[in-house]
Amino acid sequence: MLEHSHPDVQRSLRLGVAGPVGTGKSSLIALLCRELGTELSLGVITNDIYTDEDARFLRSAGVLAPERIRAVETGACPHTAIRDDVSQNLLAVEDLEQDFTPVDVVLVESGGDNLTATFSPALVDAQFFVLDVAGGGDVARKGGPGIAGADVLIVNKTDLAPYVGVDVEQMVRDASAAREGRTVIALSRTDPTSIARVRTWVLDTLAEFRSGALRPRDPGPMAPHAHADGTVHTHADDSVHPHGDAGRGHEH
Ligand SMILES: Nc1nc2c(ncn2[C@@H]2O[C@H](COP(=O)(O)OP(=O)(O)OP(=O)(O)O)[C@@H](O)[C@H]2O)c(=O)[nH]1
Ligand SMILES: [Mg+2]
Repeated sequence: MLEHSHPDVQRSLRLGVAGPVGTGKSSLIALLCRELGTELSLGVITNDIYTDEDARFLRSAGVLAPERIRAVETGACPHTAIRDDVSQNLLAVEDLEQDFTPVDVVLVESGGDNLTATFSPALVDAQFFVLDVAGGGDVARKGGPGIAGADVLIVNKTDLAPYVGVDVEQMVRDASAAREGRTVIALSRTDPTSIARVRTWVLDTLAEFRSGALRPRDPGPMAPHAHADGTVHTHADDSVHPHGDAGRGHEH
């Protein structure tokens, strides 16, 4: 099993939760804390650009001891801190592991971004990408590194499908096609069966991690994009380095 930088501290399974703004990343984390918090020792790291809004939401949800929920304020393009320079997040994860050892799982929420943000395998062992039906059924067909390559794709808020005219089964089929069959879970907080699937996925992944069989996959480079200040990032910025310091040259 992978080690914590401190030899006496257990290294947790680190799970990333990424996806566009408002799709339900914090809600998924709250749900997992509620479902697993009694049987597992959990920690949560949130990433916001300028605030600790998500951490405050999760603390107020009362699903986990407030001191196990910590905010990283990225102060920059949110994907930078989860992909390019993950040191702030890694330190936050290791501090949690040390303070509450043994920690079984740390959930890391990315700042809400568009479709391009994925976690570096240097930070997380596996990752969720969260879409919601309210964003439109066609989003799943758009692909991109998160949709195509995350370990599990969540199609969230299926209870809203009738109101927004989305065919959930079609959206799941489109997403599965974009992912070459990797796991897609249609989820709603009002649907216990779907919640049980997500719970089982985490427990299975934890078992795989503990057996030493889990190998972090990199969903791939950030999609090329430009910023208002004229900075342009190309695929070449995100060539993956064996030690995980992908994106050297991706400067903000
Ligand atoms: N109807 C419905 N609403 C949901 C569900 N899950 C989350 N929501 C709502 O979606 C909104 C956004 O949820 P959040 O969990 O804050 O989304 P987020 O992705 O963390 O948002 P950012 O961190 O701002 O990007 C909230 O109003 C939630 O109550 C669901 O299963 N069904
Ligand atoms: Mg959030």
